Amino acid sequence: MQKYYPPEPFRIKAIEYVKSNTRAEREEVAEKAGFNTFLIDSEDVYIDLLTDSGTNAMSDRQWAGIMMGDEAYAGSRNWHHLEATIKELFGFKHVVPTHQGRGAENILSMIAIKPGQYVPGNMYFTTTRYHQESKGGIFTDIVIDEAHDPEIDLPFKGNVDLDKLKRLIDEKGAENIAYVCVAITVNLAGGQPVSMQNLRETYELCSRYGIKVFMDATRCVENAYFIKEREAGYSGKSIKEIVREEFSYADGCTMSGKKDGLVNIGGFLCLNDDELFVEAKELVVVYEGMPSYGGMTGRDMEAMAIGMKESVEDAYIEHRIMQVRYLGDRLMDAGIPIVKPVGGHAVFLDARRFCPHLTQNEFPAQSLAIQLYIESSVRGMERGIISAGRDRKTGKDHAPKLETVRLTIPRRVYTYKHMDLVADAVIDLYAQKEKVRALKWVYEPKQLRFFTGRFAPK
Ligand code: PM9
Repeated sequence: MQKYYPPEPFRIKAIEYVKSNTRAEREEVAEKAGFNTFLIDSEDVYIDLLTDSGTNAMSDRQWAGIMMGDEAYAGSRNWHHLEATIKELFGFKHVVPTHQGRGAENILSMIAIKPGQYVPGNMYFTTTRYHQESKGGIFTDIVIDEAHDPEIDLPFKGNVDLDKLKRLIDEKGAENIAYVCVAITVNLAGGQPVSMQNLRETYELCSRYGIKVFMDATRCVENAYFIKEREAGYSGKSIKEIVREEFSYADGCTMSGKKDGLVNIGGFLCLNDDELFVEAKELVVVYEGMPSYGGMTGRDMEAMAIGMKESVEDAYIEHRIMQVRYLGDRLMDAGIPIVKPVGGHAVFLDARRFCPHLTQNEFPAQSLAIQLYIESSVRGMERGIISAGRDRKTGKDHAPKLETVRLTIPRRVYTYKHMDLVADAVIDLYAQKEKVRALKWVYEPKQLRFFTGRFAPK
């Protein structure tokens, strides 16, 4: 297939200088940071691929919107703009603003989960599972098996396994399922999309049993691009139409605006159910703020309303997906083991195959991420055994099949030349992979341990 990497559909109006420090300085930085890339200062990083969350570059239209912030405590005009935009793009009846995605996850988990109920989902996500479990829910993985295998190349590797879901419902009883959580795309599987057919069939199955479906909408535009590219019947549709159809197969969603909302902060919860909406509004005032700001400033809301409209523009999303694919293609061409196919927001290095000299208990992905930083000043993030955490009941480590380093591309921030630099750095390190050493815990936090945990060479 002819590869096509479109040029940037924008020109650059403001720049931020970055500088590279020396290898010796980076060794010191890594040690001070407890060998955790989350604990490195941004100033010590040249290319920052830690996350695509809140790292987006805003457009001139968004910056102009920032000046139009109405910072009234109640009833800001920017809230009305944001609410109307979300309703138009997603099609849900009610919107509850939150400071970011996990604020929405917290509220949804409080209103929709009774202790002891199951919450099936197409692979766990760290904050999502935390909120589900902290409200007494039992997360159950219903993604297709192939999603756990880095080497299987499938167009819709984030799909829900309908047999697994049906078996769970039959075994536990529909009344014991809180709701089904469908993430579009699936972050920890590699940013893998879910097909429209699978979304439709999941919704139909759940409707038959009276079970609600809530989507994790965080990267719904990236998911829509893959549907347009890969699913029969969608190539002629606009991204906007596809996004709207995705959500027609759900009862609501949680959204981190920090990703596909093209802003640096913000989120929301959408609901169709009137009673759940009343409950959510009662909780938002306790945890986030008034139902007309939910932890966001007026200017934040304006920027998100504009960002969401920009995110469904076809030229933007095509470039976004292809820039990520460019990095993946360069690495695959050099024989670097990565999760296939390349997904929407990141390239995931397969640390098990990258570091065959380390066992999973020696934290190969954590160590690979920090070594890549030391060698090149490129910062990625561990997405493996450290991120997966421990089982709440047994206290044992979850040991996911996917032991990866995520190189996450911020939206509209870096150029193809930056991607070349990253690819060269990874290729260089692969040639001297024995530099990636075993690590051990020095400090292990009880919750979401990957954020602030500290390590040392074993
Ligand atoms: N994702 C990410 O880097 C930032 C925090 S975890 C390191 O991938 C999904 C699919 C996410 C996500 C955040 C959230 C939470 C929910 N669902 O960060 O609270 O990828 O806005 O969103 C991160 P917030």
